[in-house]
Amino acid sequence: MSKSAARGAPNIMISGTPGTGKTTVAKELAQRSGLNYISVGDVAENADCLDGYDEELQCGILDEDRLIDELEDVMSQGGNIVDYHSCEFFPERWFDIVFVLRTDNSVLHSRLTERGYNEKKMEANISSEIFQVILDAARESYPVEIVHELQSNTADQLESNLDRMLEWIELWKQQH
Ligand code: DAT
Repeated sequence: MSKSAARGAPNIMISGTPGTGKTTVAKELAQRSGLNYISVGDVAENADCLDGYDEELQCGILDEDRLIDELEDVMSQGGNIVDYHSCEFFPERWFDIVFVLRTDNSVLHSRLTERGYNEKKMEANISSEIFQVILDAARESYPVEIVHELQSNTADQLESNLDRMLEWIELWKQQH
């Protein structure tokens, strides 16, 4: 049996640089599709999957192996929307599709300024977006045909991304 056939509903990865709109689209998609939303950041905190703190970037350091163990059961059941700013360390078998959100630098800069990011953190994230680090990592870690790049600058793009995701979920259900 294929990895997808074993699941009753698809698992969707939504990745992208911080500020590109992952949480916004993932939560809305969960509401509209009825799939389960998983915030990796929240799981990491609540299930004690953080291993120290990065002072420079002001964020917890993720214990990836512990997080994977924590999520294995729920992911094997399917029907999850997972949102995280990197995606290459998750088991490839978990996901049926990977969306990578992209945002223009000036828009991203304003969103991260609003969030109060320090200069170091701002610089790291803006340059990651310029060099499409997350998109390249996704393409290297998953079959290229399941990795989709989506623009996420405007409310219209948010809506069309949601429509596209919902259409894909419907198609998946018809085919499985
Ligand atoms: P992330 O989870 O990737 O860090 P977010 O969902 O918290 O990003 O969004 C960051 C901010 O940008 C938040 O104020 C909502 C806004 N936003 C997200 N997607 C957008 C879009 N497509 N158009 C306009 N604003 C958007």
